[in-house]
Amino acid sequence: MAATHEARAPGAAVPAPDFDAIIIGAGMSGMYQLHRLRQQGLRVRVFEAGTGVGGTWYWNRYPGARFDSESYSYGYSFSQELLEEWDWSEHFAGQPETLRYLNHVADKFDLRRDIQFRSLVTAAIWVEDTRSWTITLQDGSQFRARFLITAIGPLSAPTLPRIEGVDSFKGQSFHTARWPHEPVDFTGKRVAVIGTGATGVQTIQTIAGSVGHLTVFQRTPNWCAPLHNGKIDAETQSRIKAGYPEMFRRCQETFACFIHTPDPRGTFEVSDDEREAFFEKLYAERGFGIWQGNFRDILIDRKANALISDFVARKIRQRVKDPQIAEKLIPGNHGFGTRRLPLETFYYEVYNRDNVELVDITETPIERITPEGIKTSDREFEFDIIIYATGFDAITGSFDKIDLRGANGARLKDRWKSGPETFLGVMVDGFPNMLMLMGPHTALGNIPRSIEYNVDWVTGLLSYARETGLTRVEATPSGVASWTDHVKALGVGMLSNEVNSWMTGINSNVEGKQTRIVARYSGSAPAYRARCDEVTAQRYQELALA
Ligand code: NA7
Repeated sequence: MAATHEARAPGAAVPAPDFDAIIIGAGMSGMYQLHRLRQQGLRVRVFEAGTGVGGTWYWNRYPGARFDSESYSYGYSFSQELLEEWDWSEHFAGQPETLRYLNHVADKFDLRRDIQFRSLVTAAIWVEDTRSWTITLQDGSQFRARFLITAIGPLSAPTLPRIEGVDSFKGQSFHTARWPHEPVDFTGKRVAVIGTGATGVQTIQTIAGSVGHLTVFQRTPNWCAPLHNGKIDAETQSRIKAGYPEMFRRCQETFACFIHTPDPRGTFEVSDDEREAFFEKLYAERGFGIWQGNFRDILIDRKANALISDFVARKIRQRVKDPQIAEKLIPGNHGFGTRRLPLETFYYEVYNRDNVELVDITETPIERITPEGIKTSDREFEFDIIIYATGFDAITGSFDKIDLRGANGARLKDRWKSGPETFLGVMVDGFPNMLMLMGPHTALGNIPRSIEYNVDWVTGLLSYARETGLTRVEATPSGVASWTDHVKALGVGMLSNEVNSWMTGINSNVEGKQTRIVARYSGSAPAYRARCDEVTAQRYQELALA
């Protein structure tokens, strides 16, 4: 379908589209955005590819999928009633519980009546003369909306490895993010897992005890730290609920919205003994403390980073009995915390089991997937099940999958060929009336906290447009250029931006994604919000409004 480019005749009325807003995706951001816009009296439709709500928590049903952020800090904060009525059973809830929670939210706020499931959006085209977006679904049906809101998630386009023969395997095979809804029986099975990121780690530690034999194919080891999950008892539950206002306030103040705050001290400002004791304390604590609550300089100072890396390496050596396997599990090409930290529960001990084997595919590369299993440069393995924990075409991948065209038919994919360009991570010049939730260049961190802010900001803009009769809002080229430069400048000096990972836009399985880009906002969440608030306070004068 071609976009219409003629300008509207001056003074001509803009025809009303089918909806005020169309939201793509019914995950955490799409659900909350729907709720907020309906509160404003807008006509909204959500299109969702899956058969239910939940996004990430709908798709990622692999064994052991769970939060790495404390459950209570991860839920929605906008409804006091919801906070009071929902009891999280564990400090880090598993995927089934999280999905139940999101379904509860959908029921409570009667969201489903405006969500159309099994509806994959394949194209979104801006039509200038009607000032609206035409959205096309996979079945060919089309809908028009004044505003297009993408709620498609930074980690929602799974990628299979580009290895010859992937389709030839005769056993069962699954990508972790496309896990079947029915349970998979591992009893006595010969299972392979390819990939050792956060997902691979959770999968491996969960299935090792129930499979017949497990072979882990590792390309790059990741630094992992203990999750220390636990049940929440009644007393703790009451304490958590009473402490919600304080906890959410704290999340607003921290760098990345986690409940953990960096220690104000530098790594070298304490004695060796004090430092070691502090690392020990963090290693024994729940969650991301060792990553987000560590000395303030571990993610920017190479020498500081080397010390925490050395500490965790020693832990791995203590926990893994075979010294050669331990060495294979210790990352050599990046420092602790410079990739997203997988949290684990007896992950390293898995490699002490007789039924588990680690294959380092940097030494013996996978040559192909065969009908029977996997062939490496030195062996042929036979498997009943292959699990691909090979990650996502992150951040921009879910945009690339939609034929998304703005003014003059320009394609977003082409525009972002050398990396995303945005204003506040929410808008792009040339793509009027398109608002992105958790798009590139926004503060990710503890994502639901960022989602709530992002959604509220977008809601504010749409309310303003409605009140003032605006039918076209667009970022300016200079606004986009200066925000993009700002985001790039913020990334300088962050060790994580010098490492290949999904956070720097690298995916070996996707053509054209082998060069690092700055896709993430790496400043502080409070600074991000302050900048967005400034735009609001100036009544959006930094945008082109009409
Ligand atoms: P990640 O963190 O991107 O991990 C993917 C893993 O798969 C990683 O170990 C990759 O090795 C490995 N991989 C990818 N392609 C291949 C091929 N072709 N051959 C061998 N190994 C491969 O994805 P996750 O799903 O674990 O986590 C993503 C985020 O979701 C996570 O950070 C949380 O925020 C939630 P590599 O490191 O590229 O050498």
